[in-house]
Amino acid sequence: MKIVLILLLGTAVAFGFVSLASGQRVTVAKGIGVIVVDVQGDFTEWKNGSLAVPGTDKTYVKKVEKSTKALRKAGFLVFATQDWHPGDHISFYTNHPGKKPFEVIRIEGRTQVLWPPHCVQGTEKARILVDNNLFLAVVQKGRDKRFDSYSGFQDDGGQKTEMDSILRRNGIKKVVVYGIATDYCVRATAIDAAKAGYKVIVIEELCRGVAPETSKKALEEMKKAGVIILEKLDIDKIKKL
Ligand code: VGL
Ligand code: ZN
Repeated sequence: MKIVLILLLGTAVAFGFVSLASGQRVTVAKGIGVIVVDVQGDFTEWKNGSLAVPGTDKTYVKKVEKSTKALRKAGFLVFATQDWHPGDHISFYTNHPGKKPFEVIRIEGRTQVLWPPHCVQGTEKARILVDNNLFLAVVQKGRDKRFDSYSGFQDDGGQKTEMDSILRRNGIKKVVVYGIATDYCVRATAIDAAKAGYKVIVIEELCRGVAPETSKKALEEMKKAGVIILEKLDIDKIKKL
């Protein structure tokens, strides 16, 4: 009898719900991961970041943290990406004599936006501002000075990060993605996750973009790639998707 019960419960969990003694069904977050993208000092107004994205005051960061805690409490496995550049990184305008911040150049056939120096390895403003104890793993990107890396999965040179193998190792099939910036790292991470075969859900209210036009375009591109855009965080809805 005991074995039959365990088998039944196991089957129910695999299908995403458990039946309580009361007869209530509770969905569980099996195989669902969260990727909190680049919520770091240099991208925020809160910390006076060098590449501060509009709408990233302390209230925004605390909302991201609170939401991330709620997702973790619901049983989701939480991961983060961290932009982590050496001082001589190719994306810094300061490493291209005569160039100005936000100028766009071509490098070996690739388009490169020249950014103010940001998220330099080991600096205060490269720290992730969300409680680090929430993360099962932090995947760093942009460590190779030769290539930029908006995606948490791979850099512009095609070099893969550990993201895909870590998600697989943890049985993740569905990922919830949010953070900074909608039009760069959130966009690239969500699209690469979809390409890698994950079901991807982006939470719009927890994202902030560098510019309204490119952010709007990025949301459209994500949708086209099969990403589901949810305006607001709705944990029950995410479990059912
Ligand atoms: C990002 C610009 C440069 C981002 C990173 O996190 O979206 N944007 N590096
Ligand atoms: Zn960067």
